[in-house]
Amino acid sequence: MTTPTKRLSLPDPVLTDRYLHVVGDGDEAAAIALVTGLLADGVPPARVIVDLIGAAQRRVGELWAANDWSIAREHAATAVSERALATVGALSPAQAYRGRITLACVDGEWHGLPARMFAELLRLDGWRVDFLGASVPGRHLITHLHQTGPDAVALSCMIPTRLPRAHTAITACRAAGIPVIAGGRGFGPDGRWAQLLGADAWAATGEEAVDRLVTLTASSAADIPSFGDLNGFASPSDEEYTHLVRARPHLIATAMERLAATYPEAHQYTRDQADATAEDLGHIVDFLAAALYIGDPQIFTDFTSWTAEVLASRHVPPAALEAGLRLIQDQLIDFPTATTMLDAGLATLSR
Ligand code: B12
Repeated sequence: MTTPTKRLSLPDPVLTDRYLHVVGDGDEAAAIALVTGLLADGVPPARVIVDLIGAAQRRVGELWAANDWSIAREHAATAVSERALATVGALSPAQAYRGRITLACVDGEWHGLPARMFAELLRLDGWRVDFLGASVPGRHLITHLHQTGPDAVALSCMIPTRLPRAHTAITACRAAGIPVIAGGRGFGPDGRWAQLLGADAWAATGEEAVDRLVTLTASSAADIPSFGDLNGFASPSDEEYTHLVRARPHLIATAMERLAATYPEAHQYTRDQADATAEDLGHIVDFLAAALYIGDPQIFTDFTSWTAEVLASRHVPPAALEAGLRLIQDQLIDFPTATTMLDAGLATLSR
């Protein structure tokens, strides 16, 4: 009599930890062996994608934010995960019988891996997927749609700063008569900003989207009620948004010039610290611009709370972020909505 061996299944925190360990080591061979073993043991490929690779990538994000992992280690781990995902794809053939989806990351969105994970989930569910990868400029997306005639477009956005570009893409796709499903954390809690920008559908996870796409592609863009409000959305602070985008380089340069006067520690900054500060000021302006475009201060207050945590784990006190916010605010006295949003951001720091 043989002893039954325990079959592997996912989610399993022990397996995720093991996978995280090997990707953290940059050990491509071990990661590939792990996913190959799981598939051989009958674990469904979608589970390997979502519960192993996806779960580990979320942990990678937390470890990077907490300053436990360097950017280089995150990059190496992500590169290994890309190879592991490719292995899952290569070992899991699927028939394309449903229809054709174009999947693209919004212009300026460099998180290609979550979209690639979603592409594999769609392929496993029987769709033919044209995966266009990271940062696809709107006009090139539309040209591709005219050349290939997909049943739907899937747009991926992980960072809210890309929402104005997402809006352009959604509007253009719908004008071309092709329905749009939006996804990725950049579209906000419950996909509320996808709805505002006129997407036909939104899904929290790749798996949820797989179900939603069947309904979406059963009707044409013209006759499905839009999940959002394509014609109704007008950026509530259009003038302030436009000013902020145009003045971005000047706002950052002026804030850098004035920094040491309001935050004396900056006198001692190394070149790297000064570069990182200029980059952080750029993020302040970009998140503020997105909040103005959408008309939702939460985009900005989420950003300030998150940045304060990231900086704290790098031993940068909240006073540094406060100085940055005030240096931008001082240059925007004629812009009431931006000023109010900056005040809301400053208030998150005192909490
Ligand atoms: C790897 C990584 C990067 C890599 C990306 C490389 C690559 N090839 O993808 C690089 C280095 C480029 C990067 C850059 C940045 N990143 Co980054 N990154 C990550 C990290 C660690 C993993 C991303 C990943 O692989 N996720 C995979 C899984 C976990 O994602 P998932 O959401 O579950 O995926 C599913 C859904 O999203 C869905 N889905 C995806 N697309 C679509 C589309 C549709 C239509 C649908 C329906 C569903 C759907 O399907 C997926 C599969 O189920 C995340 C952490 C995280 N939690 O995701 C941070 C993270 C997203 N990054 C973050 C940040 C801040 C940045 C930077 C701004 C950093 C900086 N200072 O420059 C830049 C921004 C670059 C840009 N403009 O795009 C933050 C965002 C925080 C915020 N405020 O929103 C995160 C959350 C890290 C953190 N913990 O703080 N990053």
